[in-house]
Amino acid sequence: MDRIAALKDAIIAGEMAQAKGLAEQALEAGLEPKEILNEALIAGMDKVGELFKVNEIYVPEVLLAAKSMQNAMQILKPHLVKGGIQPRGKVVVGTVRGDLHDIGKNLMAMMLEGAGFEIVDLGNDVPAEKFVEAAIEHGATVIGMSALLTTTMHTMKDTVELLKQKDPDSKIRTMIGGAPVTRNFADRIGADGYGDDAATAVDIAKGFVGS
Ligand code: B1M
Repeated sequence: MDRIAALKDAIIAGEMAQAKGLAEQALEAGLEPKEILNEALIAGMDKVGELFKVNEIYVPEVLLAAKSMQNAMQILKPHLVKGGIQPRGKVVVGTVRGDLHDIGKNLMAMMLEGAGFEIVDLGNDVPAEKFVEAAIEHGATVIGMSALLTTTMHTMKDTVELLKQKDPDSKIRTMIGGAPVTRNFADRIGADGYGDDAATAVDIAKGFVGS
């Protein structure tokens, strides 16, 4: 099996140590960092997203795959930076104010990273002001908000409204998700996207940047 295919398989299987070693070997063998990124890491996480959507794998497997991708990415990152490879877009993510549930948010962030987006993770308990300020400051493409409590979802509405107020012609898109969040709620508050799982969040973000 060639190195790219072996690395892609290690990512899909969530083999964290192996993924790191294979990324090192691929670079040593003279493969292009961009090829390793696209054909092994991103392709591997795309496959993970597909399997997750059809319930062939579950949250623990996705987390292991994402961690493997991050391990390989650690090796690749300095070479990608040197080569001037641009991320697909920048996504500011966080769990909304009053909400400490961060497993789904972390999953979404890792899958977006796996798809080639740069992530600015604001953590949990994030107020609307912080989402908007960070998105403007970092020149983000997307604000991705997660909520797990019905009592905290209103911060999503506050964020959408504050963004319109602070940056009326904003190109920054808003995307929301989390167990109590629905498409209907997203439409009502004027969010640009709603994802019922982390893989869908990736599809939506790709749609925003036209890829
Ligand atoms: Co709490 N909790 N919890 N909890 N907790 C829930 C959410 C609850 C449904 C349990 C229940 O009562 N049945 C309930 C909420 C009820 C409601 O509001 N309707 C609840 C409650 C009430 C509470 C407390 C208030 C309990 C208390 O103290 N009395 C308290 C609140 C603390 C706070 O946040 N201020 C609390 C605390 C906790 C723990 C700290 C113990 C822990 C969180 C640990 C952590 O996250 N670091 C916890 C947990 C683990 C849960 C459950 C069991 C699991 C949540 C989870 O991680 N799911 C949950 C019950 C349940 O869901 N079975 C529950 C897995 C995760 C992958 O799913 O985050 O939905 P999820 O993400 C999904 C999608 O929603 C989507 O992608 C993921 C899958 O691919 N997604 C997005 C998420 N964000 C997205 C963003 C997107 C797109 C997709 O675009 C931007």
